[in-house]
Amino acid sequence: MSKPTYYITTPIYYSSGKLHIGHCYTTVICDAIARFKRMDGYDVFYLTGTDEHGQKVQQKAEAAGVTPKQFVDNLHEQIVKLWKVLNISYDKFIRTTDDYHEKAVQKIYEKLLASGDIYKSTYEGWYCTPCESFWTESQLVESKCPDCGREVRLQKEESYFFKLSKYSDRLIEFYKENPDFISPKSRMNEMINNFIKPGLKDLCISRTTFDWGVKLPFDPKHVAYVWVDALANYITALGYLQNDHSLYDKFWPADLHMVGKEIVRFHTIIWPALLMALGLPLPKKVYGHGWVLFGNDKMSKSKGNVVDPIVLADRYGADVVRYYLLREIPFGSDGSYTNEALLVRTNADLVNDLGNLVSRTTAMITQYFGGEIPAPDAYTELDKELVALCEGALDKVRADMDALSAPDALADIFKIIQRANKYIDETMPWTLNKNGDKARLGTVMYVLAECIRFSATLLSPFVPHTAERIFDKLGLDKPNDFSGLARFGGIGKGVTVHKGDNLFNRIDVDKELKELDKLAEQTNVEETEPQTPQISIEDFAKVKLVTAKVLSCEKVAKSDKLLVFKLQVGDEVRQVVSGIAQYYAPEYMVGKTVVLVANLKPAKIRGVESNGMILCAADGKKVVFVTPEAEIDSGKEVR
Ligand code: ME8
Repeated sequence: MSKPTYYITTPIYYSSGKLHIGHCYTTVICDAIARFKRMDGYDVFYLTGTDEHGQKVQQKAEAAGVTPKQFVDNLHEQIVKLWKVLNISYDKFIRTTDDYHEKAVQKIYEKLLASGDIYKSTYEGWYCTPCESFWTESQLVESKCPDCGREVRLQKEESYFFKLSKYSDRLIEFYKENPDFISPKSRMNEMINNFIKPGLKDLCISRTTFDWGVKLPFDPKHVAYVWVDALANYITALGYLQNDHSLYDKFWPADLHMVGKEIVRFHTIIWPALLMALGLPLPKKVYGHGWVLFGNDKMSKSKGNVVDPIVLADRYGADVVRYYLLREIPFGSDGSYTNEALLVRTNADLVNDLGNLVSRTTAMITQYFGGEIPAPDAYTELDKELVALCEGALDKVRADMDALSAPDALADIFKIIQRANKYIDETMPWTLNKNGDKARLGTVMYVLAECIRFSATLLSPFVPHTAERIFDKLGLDKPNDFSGLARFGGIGKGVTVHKGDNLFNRIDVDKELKELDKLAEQTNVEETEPQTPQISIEDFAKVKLVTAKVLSCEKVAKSDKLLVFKLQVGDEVRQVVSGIAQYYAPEYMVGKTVVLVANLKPAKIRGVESNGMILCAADGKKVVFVTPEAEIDSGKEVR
């Protein structure tokens, strides 16, 4: 019989900056779920990737002086490296710049056009470039982006629109029929009350003011809106609208889209509506997890409070990072990250509970039985308590994972570990040894080894490398599934343990906290978003800005870009060269009032003397000169 399938996705990560530990949260949770499901008998497809188009990427690439492709290639490489360090077992990594994806997105737009779901109009409204989101005036909070609190820009451009408004009723109906579609439940109410009930507006799904995106096949001066491009990854990665769509046939609809809470609305409103328009089945569940906070703030580069997961994984091992994220952040809600909590949790659970159990048990088996795990004698009532705990664990952990609660799953697994540690104190093997009670001592050792085998098997999805090391110490092969958990007593004859190194070394919390603070200072200096340096009012006063009237304007010989101006500046006439020939005809400029940087050092441009600079605004596609709002004489100061 073929296995049941399970398709799980992370969001695709923006390739606009290095990832911090908050980003790792989504991927690590999905990895634990994917690994658990694989071991639990599912045919799993785990997808992750990078979101590489859009205005934000284009702007950052320009700021870095590289092409957008070079920019995203570099970040893609870093992200893949990070997932490798954290042992992320994805089945596919999609990049939205992958050729197959771009072609499939074009086909999706063609389909939407053919079905009458998109039309051309003009978009006028607010745009948050960091979030790549459109907002109406009333949605803004204190004139800022309601999601990230950053500046928004007024945008007006010709765009294609998706008839999102048409899908309001169908969406609400779908939510009602599928009450588990949006989880946790509170997020469903948020979607209905904050977004659908106030009325869904048609969605602008193409942009023309920059070009780093998928070109629309029927109107190539438009590029696909980055969110439509990005959401489509969940089906293009499976071969949708491609020759080989066997993965799509096998895995779609997704069982779980795991996303951070701020992007739930894209996944539960826009994405289902797009799928409805395409006539495709809808995903089974979108889970909006909370944020990893730093203090009270969402961890983010622009706030300069990022914790670098590579630094943590290098110092303590990937499993320490994985364990902390899975165990400590309450699932579904926000949780604060602190270095102290990470270190204290590691010492308590991984060093004390798990590490000690494994090292004590392997040391005793080595000391008392020359390393070979002894066969058990008859079980006492006490032993039977541990047998029952182990045999009941998989059902409990499975129920926790069905509820997507890794913290509960880990707490249940650690019940075995903690119980086994207590069992050592209760049975006092050293006394049994002293008294020569080999039969009882053997049974105690066997029970302990079995408890470790059960725990390590169940821990495999969460801390895979540690589980592997434990099996190595036990002298057993790491299992690929949970079949060995059906029955206590799976360890056969002739198995030899190897104590080896400690699983985890105790961390000196005070010392490490200081080290981590030092490292964070370095990381956050490097990683803050490029910002324009602040200047004092005295610095600004050094720049002399004045109004100037254009007396004449001509093209500079043999140049497509340059215009030479004669400007009236009070009583003076100035010659200034400006690179705006592609945007303005010389005759248009005559008589206009411009703003001049008047105290710029003179320069020769293409052999023509230039005494100042005309102020212009640019957006990457066009350049416009700056002019006073009302008539004013030339030579007047601009402040
Ligand atoms: O949103 N705590 O990408 P992204 C918890 N490209 N999770 C966090 C977090 C934090 N401090 N910071 C980020 C995008 N995340 C889009 C997705 S999908 C079609 C397109 C999570 O790189 C965030 O919530 O900004 C999201 O789930 C993931 O990291 C990627 O965020």
